[in-house]
Amino acid sequence: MAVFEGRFTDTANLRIAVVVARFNDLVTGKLLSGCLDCLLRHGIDTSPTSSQLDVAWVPGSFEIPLVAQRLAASGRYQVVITLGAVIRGDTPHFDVVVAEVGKGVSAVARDTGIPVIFGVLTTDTLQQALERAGIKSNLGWSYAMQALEMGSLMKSLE
Ligand code: INI
Repeated sequence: MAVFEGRFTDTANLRIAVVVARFNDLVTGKLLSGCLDCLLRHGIDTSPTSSQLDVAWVPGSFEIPLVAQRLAASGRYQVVITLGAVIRGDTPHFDVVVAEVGKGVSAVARDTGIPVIFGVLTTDTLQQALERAGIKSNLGWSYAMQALEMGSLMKSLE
């Protein structure tokens, strides 16, 4: 019997792309900080000259799947992390954006075979989003952990 499991210390040759939405950047900027902090503390070079990490900013969460697809298909990265914050307003726009980014991100992962971490917060209020982006915890940290685990797991399945 084979048991496959990702590790969190298997980071030496890992190349990661992060796609982050500017919309609600009060929240997404904090998610990105938490994400980079976790990657750095697990051995990923997060310096401006890093050859292990690239960050792409997109206008809003709706644009995340297209850019994630381009990066995942480039062959340069073993994992893509997506970060966004979709906060419910008074119009149905929320539902459209949430549906598109959710379906889009999972399609990119399946189409390219590259794990794409779904780090898009969907909340009813800004307060709820901030609580998940640093006030209580920072889910950006968790998304980075999931990226490390998936990168390592996929390598172990080769
Ligand atoms: N984009 C978000 O990332 N979060 C939101 O809450 C949001 N709302 O509510 O409108 C949002 N809209 C912009 C959208 O993602 C696109 O950038 C825009 O429609 C242009 O395509």
